[in-house]
Amino acid sequence: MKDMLAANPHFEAMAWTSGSSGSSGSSETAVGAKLERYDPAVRQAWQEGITAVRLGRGFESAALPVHGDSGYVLAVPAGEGRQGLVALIHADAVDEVGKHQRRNLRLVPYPDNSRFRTQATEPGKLRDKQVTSGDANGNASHYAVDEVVVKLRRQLTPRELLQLRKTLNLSVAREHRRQTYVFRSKTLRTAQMIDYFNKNWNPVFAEPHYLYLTNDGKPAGRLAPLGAGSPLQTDVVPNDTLYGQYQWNLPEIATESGWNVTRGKQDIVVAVVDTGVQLDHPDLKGRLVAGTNIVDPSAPPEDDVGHGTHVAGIIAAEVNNNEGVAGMTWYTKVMPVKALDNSGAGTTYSVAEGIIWAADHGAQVINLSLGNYAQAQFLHDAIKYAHDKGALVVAASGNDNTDRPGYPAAYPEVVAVGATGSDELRAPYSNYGDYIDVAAPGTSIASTYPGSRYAALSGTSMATPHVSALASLMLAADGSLSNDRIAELLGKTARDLGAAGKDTEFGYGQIDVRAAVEAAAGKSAAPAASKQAAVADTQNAGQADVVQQRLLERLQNLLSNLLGH
Ligand SMILES: [Ca+2]
Ligand SMILES: [Ca+2]
Repeated sequence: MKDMLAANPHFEAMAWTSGSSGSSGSSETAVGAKLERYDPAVRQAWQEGITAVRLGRGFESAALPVHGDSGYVLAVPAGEGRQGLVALIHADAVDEVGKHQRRNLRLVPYPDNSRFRTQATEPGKLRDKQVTSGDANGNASHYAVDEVVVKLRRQLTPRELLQLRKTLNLSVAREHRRQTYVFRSKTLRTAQMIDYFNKNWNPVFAEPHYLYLTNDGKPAGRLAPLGAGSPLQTDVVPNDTLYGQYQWNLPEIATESGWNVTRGKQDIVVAVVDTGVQLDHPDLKGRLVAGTNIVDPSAPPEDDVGHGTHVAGIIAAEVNNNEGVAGMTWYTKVMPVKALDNSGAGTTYSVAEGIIWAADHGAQVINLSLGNYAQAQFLHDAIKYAHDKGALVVAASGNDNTDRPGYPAAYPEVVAVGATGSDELRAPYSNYGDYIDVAAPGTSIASTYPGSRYAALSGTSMATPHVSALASLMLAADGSLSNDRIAELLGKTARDLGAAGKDTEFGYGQIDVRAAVEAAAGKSAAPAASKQAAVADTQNAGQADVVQQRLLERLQNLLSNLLGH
């Protein structure tokens, strides 16, 4: 519990509740802070959180007074055992960003998800173990309560699969390996589905969909019953603590799969012309090269806003270091160029100067998560200068849901980026128009934040560094690619969304890391994912399922951490 608090500095206090509702409630000891010192409203919300968990429900309080700022109590049930996590979260990050980026910050609650439960490790039986404490739960496995894994004696025909979907009211049906299926029902529980298959299909096996098989505090194993060779297992899944829970955006654009082609190179530099970067952030400090402060040349390019640190982390937060978030690249360096002042604003001149400085100091990619609606020749000249020097310039379209062209995004030398959400629709704030080149995830993107913290922000500002990071990976695959060629390949390998072909919402489509790095490496773009026989799910359902799985794994990690202390 203390480790979790240390890893989550915005948590004021946490408690694991595992008692029955018969106890007084005061037995739920908060770790990290003495609740008596807080406002009565905090203590009341804390109690409401504990009560909710005992009823198997999640809870999210209204804003509460915490040390002159605001905070929230969040509670997450851990399953059906009246256990769960209650936390008091200090929301100063929310307030700080709110001043600069209205409506862009989301405080991300733990997933309110009771789709899994614990089970004693007795294969083939669904007898629940009485769990009265975290320690007693030490040897239990976890499985999704509405899923079953079935190995049949032959493959299903499409007609049989369709019939199964109706009979079991399935929301998900996947064939993982030949004759082995994972089914999720909207109405039936695991035991009912196992019963159905045993009675009607004489399966090789029908068992719960285990999510976690060891409980030693290490990152959760992946769906062990499926064994090696399942498509998911070939992807690289990093161990960063917030990855599984929050970073939907990386699997969404096939980043993990792309890492099998390249994870980047140390000598490739992306300049982030922005509000600066927290230079000693633990998830960033090893990934920075010297930058500059245009606003105050006598000072280092420290971030006094938050925006630039967040953008930098999307590109280059340390991957697989058991800390915070994973950036899209493992080795790419970020050059912090502070051109926006402590209000998050900057002049055309300072931005142009920053672009020129970055181009002169070896940046191969220049990220501009900024813009407005005025054309400025000086800014355009600076972009042409950087472009002529070979740098790829990537810019955000803007967050005003307008087709009015934003600059610098709309300059022809610039890759213009719109934002998508996890629903694969244009984000409701994202600007659109003929000048949009590609789209990338922009809504609720988790990344680094000043104060050695992490935050989830939304905006085309967050979408843009995904494209810059991908460009750096493409350069790692082939350093001889020109900026224009990279821009072309970004569009050619993008996954078409919305209206068929290039359109005003997504440009050529949403970037696809795997396809883009393969094209950059000279391999022909991967053939369209072969349709797995007999699987009738839409691609959207499959994507959502992967995200869902990541959420569950993260919660497993959370639980195993709790149970170990
Ligand atoms: Ca990390
Ligand atoms: Ca399209």
